[in-house]
Amino acid sequence: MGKIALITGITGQDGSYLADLLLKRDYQVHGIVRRSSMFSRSRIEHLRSDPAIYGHLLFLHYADLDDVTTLRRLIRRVRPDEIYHLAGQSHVGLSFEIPESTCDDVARGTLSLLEICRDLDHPVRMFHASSSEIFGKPGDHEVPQNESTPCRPRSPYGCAKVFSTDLCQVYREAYGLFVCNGIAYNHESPRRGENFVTRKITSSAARIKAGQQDCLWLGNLSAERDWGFAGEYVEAMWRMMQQPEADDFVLATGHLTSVRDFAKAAFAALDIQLDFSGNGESECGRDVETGCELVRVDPRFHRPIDPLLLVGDSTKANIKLGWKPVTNAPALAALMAKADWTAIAK
Ligand code: G4F
Repeated sequence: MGKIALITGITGQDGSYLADLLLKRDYQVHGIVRRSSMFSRSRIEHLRSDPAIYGHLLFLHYADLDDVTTLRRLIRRVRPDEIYHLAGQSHVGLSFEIPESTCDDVARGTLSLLEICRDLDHPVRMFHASSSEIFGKPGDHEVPQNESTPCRPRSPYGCAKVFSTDLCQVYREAYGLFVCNGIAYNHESPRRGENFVTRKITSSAARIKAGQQDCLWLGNLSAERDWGFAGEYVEAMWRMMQQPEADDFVLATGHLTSVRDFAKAAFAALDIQLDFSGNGESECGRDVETGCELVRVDPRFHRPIDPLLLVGDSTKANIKLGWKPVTNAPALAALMAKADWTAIAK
């Protein structure tokens, strides 16, 4: 039999791509689901509805990250070779509104898993989904960021990720646990939730083209991110776990794209050319052909503070893991917009 993997957050974007990948590589996959996520399993529905997979190679278990007894019991019973810890409140903007539960989830949840792994009587490898949000406000000489860049988070979520990332390093050094941090920059796909800006843009572009929506309201159009394709990032997560030694790796494309340019590329993929004019809150994106304002700014989507110049240097992942992302932001925007359009046009 192949290896056994346990995924926290299997119903999320990364969890679903990772489950696809592991099943193709002959793993038995166990996923942890929250009771409240009962109705949000669409991303793994293709696996759940396959009788050859569900109940044979893929198993789902109820547990919450704050229910340590259940987690411990489950991990002891499943005896995973590899644990991929992807779960937790991951919306940066929301973390300003619900900082305490974000920190409970992200920081405390990781600590609980590490404590469980530390006590296991069989060897286990753990992957922790860290984030570029740990860098937040890099200094002048820290662009792009790599594994040695100091942490300066700019959100409650970023602070919680610094805690959990550091803790993984501490457990690696103090107890010899095989635990890797994947310091991932923004990674997106058609499976991304609509509360993240890329999918909000591509799903709205498709609805606007179909005449189901008039306008897309966004926050900071000048915000820039290093956007890659999530399907490629889970490959790097797996490769980390196959290394002889545990380590930390930045996963990034190395290129910055603004929200404005991502929107242009997404609409262009659906044959709508946008022209942006105006400044700040009065900026808007017009359809070049009709003159209609299709993108406008709503200050409600602005964040109290937003990270700057978050762009990653994944040379180490390239050299040690042989990993290099291939999908750039314009290609990603087109891929996502077309997937949203196909779903509507069906
Ligand atoms: O899509 P976002 O919400 O992603 P963000 O905040 O960068 O966080 C994502 O990536 C991180 C790094 O991998 C992860 F740690 C994190 O868990 C999550 O996956 O926002 C991207 C940018 C921000 O600057 C935001 O201010 O887009 C800007 N933005 C502009 N208008 C908007 C909007 N963001 C959202 N969500 N909605 C808007 O209307």
